[in-house]
Amino acid sequence: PLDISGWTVLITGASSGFGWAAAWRFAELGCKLVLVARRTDRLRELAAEICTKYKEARVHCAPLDVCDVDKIESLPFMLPPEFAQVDILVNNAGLALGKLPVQDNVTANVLTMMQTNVSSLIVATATFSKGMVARGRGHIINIGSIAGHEAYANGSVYCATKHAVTAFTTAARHDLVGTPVRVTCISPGFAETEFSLVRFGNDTDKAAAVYSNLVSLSAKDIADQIVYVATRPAHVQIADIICWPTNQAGATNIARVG
Ligand code: NDP
Ligand code: 8X3
Repeated sequence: PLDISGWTVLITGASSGFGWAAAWRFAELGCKLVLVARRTDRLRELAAEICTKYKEARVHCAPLDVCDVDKIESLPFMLPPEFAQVDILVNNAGLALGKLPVQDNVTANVLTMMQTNVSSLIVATATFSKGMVARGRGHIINIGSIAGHEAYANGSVYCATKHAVTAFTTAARHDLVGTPVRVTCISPGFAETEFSLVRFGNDTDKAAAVYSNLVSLSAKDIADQIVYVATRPAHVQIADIICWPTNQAGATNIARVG
């Protein structure tokens, strides 16, 4: 495997779910971490826990709203010098808001999903890929979804954003083909995180129903995949990992037991 110890990894959406779990795995590998999300308290808690477990860990919290794309563009200039040269960008921050038929889409939610899942990822990629190309090493890891490979009823906007992530990731790989920079998409099915709580406005019953009678993927499962793609030998570029829970074979094809 590729030794990425000492590499700087920037993870958006590190305050929960996949991002939180991935931060632990990269810390374990001796990477420097830049943690991005809106909830400052969560980022600081994660940074403190990591630094308690790994005494040599180097962690920087950069609390911001990724929809504020000006802040993303200026991040390389705002980060402390030891964290400013990002080698691995994990574009993970994302969300779904609601599950409604197209005629009921709420414009404010549409814009939030498009900005969070798509625009911010595109801007972050432009912002950090330049340095990766110049330094001759780097990896852009975009968290897509099975919703980026199939579209399902009442998920029009979320599916559109994740299809955009799939397409953008492929196009970025074409653009960077002559460089050592790798571009990867990770496309999970149902994973139990705060995702459904956010989607259903903190309705715990609705969120729990998504994962009921199903052994869903966990954040750790996805962190494994993120670290797996990042540590392949430099000549190996994983394009996409599409991964379902064993009892899910499609967005709406789920075998629930019990
Ligand atoms: P969580 O809700 O647990 O985590 C989402 C993360 O995104 C949080 O850290 C949140 O931080 C951050 N985030 C959301 N909006 C913003 C924003 N405007 N600015 C900065 N950070 C933001 O969900 P997951 O871990 O499951 O989701 C991570 C990614 O995985 C998303 O892109 C999601 O679409 C995708 N995904 C999830 C699946 C699932 O079933 N769970 C399956 C397939 C893909 P904060 O609120 O502190 O800002
Ligand atoms: C999250 C999984 O099936 O709700 O991306 O789209 S799903």
